[in-house]
Amino acid sequence: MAHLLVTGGAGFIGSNFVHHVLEHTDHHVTVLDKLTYAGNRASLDGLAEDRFTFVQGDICDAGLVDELFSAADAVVHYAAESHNDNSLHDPRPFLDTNIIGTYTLLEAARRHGTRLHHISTDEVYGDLELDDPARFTEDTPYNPSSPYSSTKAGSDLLVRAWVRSFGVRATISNCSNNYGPFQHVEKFIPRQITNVIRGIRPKLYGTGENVRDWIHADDHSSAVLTILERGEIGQTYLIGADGEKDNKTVVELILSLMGQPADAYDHVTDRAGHDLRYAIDSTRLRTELGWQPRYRDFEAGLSATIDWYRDNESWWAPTKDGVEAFYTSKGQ
Ligand code: NAD
Ligand code: TDX
Repeated sequence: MAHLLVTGGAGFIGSNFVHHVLEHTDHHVTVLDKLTYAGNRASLDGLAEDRFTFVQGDICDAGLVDELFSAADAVVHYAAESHNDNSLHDPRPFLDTNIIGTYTLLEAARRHGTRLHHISTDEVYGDLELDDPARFTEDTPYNPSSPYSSTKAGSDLLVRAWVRSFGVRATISNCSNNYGPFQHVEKFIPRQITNVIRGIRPKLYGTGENVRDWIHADDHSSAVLTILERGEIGQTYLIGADGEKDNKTVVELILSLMGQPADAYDHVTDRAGHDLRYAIDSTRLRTELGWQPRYRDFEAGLSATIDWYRDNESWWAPTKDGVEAFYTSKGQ
């Protein structure tokens, strides 16, 4: 039994990870989460109280972070500002949380000698052409496009520097696009599902030819647990499940799974600097650590996700109108 500190555990992927850990291990979990607009305490409802503690606070708060690190055997760092569109309108919180927040955790890891796993994204590698047979590997040069991805790239480089310069015991993972329960309605898949539920037409940025490499959030969780248990200190692991799909195909699939005509969507203003394609080669994680994804059927995973949003309207309804009003004001 170990005591894990999970930052950002009230967000989408962090909450999926906390549920996964409590179900599949006997670890105790403490969540540190600021509960920004993206955090939702309800995503952690119903967890065993004797194995789970929630602390509301900021990862930039060095005193609080120090106190929590002193009680933790390992830290998994999910907390971030995570939405590209927001980073185009107001980059500052991305610098504070993604850069200064990660720095604050690294300094605490250095003081306490705590094992740290840093969660990052494939977006640090920039984008690929649609017809390029290449996929991202751990050796692809960093080339981020947005304020969001550049701050994530910066945070990764800080982790690498603290490993090399100060001997911090850290690993990094860069994962592709996640889908599943508890994802904020600002993101692509939940936005379109909840639009259809509300009778609003789904909104596709630009032509919709952009490709994302989808992985179920629970597969991301199992990969992170694998790296935490068996990963080599200082190493980077790419996480992906061979799920490349263009956005138009995903919208059409959501519409048909929800009983709507496949063309009942609108094209809206494209995202500035919109990355064309992401694709992950996760060979290292699979061959060196023996990880495999469990969700191999995207349509089945998407259908279960649609059911989750239908069954949990009280979870997302309070945020839906504000998110749509914001997008509408931007022509999206
Ligand atoms: P999210 O926006 O749903 O959740 C982020 C969580 O962090 C929220 O609960 C929020 O309250 C918390 N938080 C934000 N700032 C904080 C601060 N200063 N102190 C403490 N808590 C703070 O994000 P997500 O989609 O779950 O992403 C989690 C992590 O995974 C991020 O690091 C992101 O870069 C990475 N990632 C996401 C994806 C994806 O598809 N969503 C893919 C790869 C990597
Ligand atoms: O309404 C929309 N219409 C649309 O066409 C929205 C919200 C998005 N899109 C497009 C933009 C992207 O090509 O869908 C794709 C996915 O968009 P997002 O859900 O915003 O995800 P993305 O920008 O790809 O980034 C996500 O994956 C990598 C996460 O938000 C990041 O945190 C993660 O690092």
